[in-house]
Amino acid sequence: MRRWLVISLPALLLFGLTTRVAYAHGEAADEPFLKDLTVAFYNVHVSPTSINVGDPVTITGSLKILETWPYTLDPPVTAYITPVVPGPVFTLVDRVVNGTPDFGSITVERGGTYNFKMVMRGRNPGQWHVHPGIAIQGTGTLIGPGEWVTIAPSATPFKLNVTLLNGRTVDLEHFGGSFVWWWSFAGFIVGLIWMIYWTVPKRTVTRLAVTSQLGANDDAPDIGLITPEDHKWMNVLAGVTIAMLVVGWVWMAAKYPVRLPQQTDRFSPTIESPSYQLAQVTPVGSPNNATYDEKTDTLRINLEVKNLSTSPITPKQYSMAMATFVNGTEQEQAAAGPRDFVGALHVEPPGPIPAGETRRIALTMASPIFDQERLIPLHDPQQLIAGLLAFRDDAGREEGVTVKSVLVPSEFQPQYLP
Ligand SMILES: [Cu+2]
Repeated sequence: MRRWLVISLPALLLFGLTTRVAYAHGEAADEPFLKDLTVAFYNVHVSPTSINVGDPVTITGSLKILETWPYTLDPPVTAYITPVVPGPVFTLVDRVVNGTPDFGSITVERGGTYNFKMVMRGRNPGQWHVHPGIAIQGTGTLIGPGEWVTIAPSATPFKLNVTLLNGRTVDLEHFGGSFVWWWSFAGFIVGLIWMIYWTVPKRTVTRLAVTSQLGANDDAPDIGLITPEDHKWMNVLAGVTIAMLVVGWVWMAAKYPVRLPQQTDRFSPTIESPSYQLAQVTPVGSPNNATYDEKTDTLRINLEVKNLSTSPITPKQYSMAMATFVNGTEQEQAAAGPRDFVGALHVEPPGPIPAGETRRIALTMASPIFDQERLIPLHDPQQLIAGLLAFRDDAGREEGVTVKSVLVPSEFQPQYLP
């Protein structure tokens, strides 16, 4: 006991001290390839970041399902764009994808860009980390950058009123709540009686040494294992269960004569792709065109860029998974998304690339986010990363080009595997 205390007290203390840091909801848990090669989130905004219970918060942004989607995953077909928050602390009230109201899942395609807007209302007071995410069937939920939102308590309790087809208004927050609770509880009681019947007075389960000696279909009434009396009471419990189901069906049909089957409206959002092309990007350097220095958290990517437009273009932004790096001022970085997920992008040589020119450039990004969010594959069978490099021309037109890079971390050591 004492030894346990000696071990556990420092552990508890450490846990108490570190919970402030370990705030998030496992956003770093996914493998780097699962984040980098699948979807890039950019221009994400969550506002306002401080509300009262019942007030709206809007998440806007864009995501691209990258052409580099790994062949080891199911192809992206059915998806659901969603806010990712710790539990039902918000309620989603509106969602628009590529200009169309989106009530549920959508069908998506590799290479498609999806601009989303989601409006949620605050339910529970607290400080919550809010991300956009996309749940893709067969793969899981891939999440974008997060922003802290504080919900302050409100004098009026949270209500979610909806008007039914018959004109009646119900509050979804409480509608049918007590019935659902008590009806489920009644079913739970039947199960509980069954469980206690067989375990407390009869000890059928706890005396396995005896019961395991008997044949599979032997009731063994002679030693009191399962008696005709037991059969009678179990029939009573089964009868009660069936009666509950029948009563439930009849009651539902009588009380709610007008019902609709559950419906869904699944569609493929129209993908808007630009009618112009600004840049062609080719990775350079052999065998790898990207390096990562673990000591300084610095990512460097070498590329050859051909300007296909008629005016100079500038590499403005590199977005990888939930992180964005901006070639611009502090204000431009702050405007690019949730601040914790935005860093600076240095382009070498700096300055615009003249029309028609092909230039070798190096992108350099240094940020603790690579490590914190586990964005860089360090010991994977395939050392690949991918992101969206956005170019802008003089007319303000933008184009995002998917860039796939083979990466070698500086600490990479060949290992002897016996
Ligand atoms: Cu988070």
